[in-house]
Amino acid sequence: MRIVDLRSDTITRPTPAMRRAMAEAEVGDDVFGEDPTINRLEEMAANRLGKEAGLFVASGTMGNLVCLLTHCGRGDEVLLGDASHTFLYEQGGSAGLGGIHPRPLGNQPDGTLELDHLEAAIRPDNIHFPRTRLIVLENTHNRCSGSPLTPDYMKDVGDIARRHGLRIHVDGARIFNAAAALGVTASHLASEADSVMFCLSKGLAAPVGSVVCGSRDFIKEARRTRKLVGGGMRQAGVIAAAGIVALTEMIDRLKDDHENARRLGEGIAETKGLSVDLPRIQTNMIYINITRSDLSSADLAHRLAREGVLVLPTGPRQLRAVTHRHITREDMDHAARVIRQAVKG
Ligand code: TLP
Repeated sequence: MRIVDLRSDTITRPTPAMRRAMAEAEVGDDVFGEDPTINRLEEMAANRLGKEAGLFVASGTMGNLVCLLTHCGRGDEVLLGDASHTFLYEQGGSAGLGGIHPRPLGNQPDGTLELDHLEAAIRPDNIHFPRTRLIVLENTHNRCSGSPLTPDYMKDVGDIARRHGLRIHVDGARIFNAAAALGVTASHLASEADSVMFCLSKGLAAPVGSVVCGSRDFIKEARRTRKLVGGGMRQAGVIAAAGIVALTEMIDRLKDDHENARRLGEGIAETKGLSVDLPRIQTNMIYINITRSDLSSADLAHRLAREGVLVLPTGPRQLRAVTHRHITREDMDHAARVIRQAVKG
């Protein structure tokens, strides 16, 4: 049976070039700073993001955690979206492990935080309040249709942060998707951020890893924090090598994933029983809402899986489909046909 796996771009397998680079990677002990392949990846990543230094971490979750623990002490407050990955899907790690106080603000459908709300949420100096330290933004915004945050919006948030002496962390798990969708560089998108995390293991197809980028001083501290959470790796150049291929060879093709996502959206937009917000499909995510009252997302996902089309239920009446390098235009037409049929049946 033809399988079209749209559950996530995390399912991407390494390319042949990645496997070759991994086999041939020069390695050393990274805790001593002696792995040349990791050092090269960190330097390349920092250059791409317009920052002074980079730090290779095991995952996006670890990268976000390390950044929050580095920016904030116990009892400090973080302003972040109520639909952000850091708030919803990282086990509340910064609170659990770091005593950091999360203050969730309503995300707008395009992934932004309303600027007036953001500024109003910043605490004045008062013995009763936690100290607001950090703003966390997500770009692209996973739960908000994979929307990219624009440089103009980033600049507005940067102005607020500067006025109040706050720092900004960007969960840029898919920042290269955002850059491709907006036709700007990732460094432009990250210019207001004090720290930015991006993932090598999603649309860029590396098997493992994310990179945190920031100032030399911030990364020095973040390296200590990474060790604290058990993330100091040794001859991890064997996985960083794939990350180098991801950065050099896999960014330019992300626009194909975006075209495919749009194609699937268009293919099912008119389907009775479903609703898809077409203008919101700007990157590689399609959120499908079920409007038929007798069909749940679990039921529909199950029907689709029987036909080889795999999607992720993200709510009782919502499914997510994500495009990536294993998905072709023809897969999109096939998946659209299967989805239309399953909703009817
Ligand atoms: N997202 C995954 C799963 O958590 C569902 C996905 O399939 O989308 N930030 C953002 C915006 C993310 O989407 C993710 C992963 C992470 C951080 C965490 O990255 P990992 O999985 O590497 O810890």
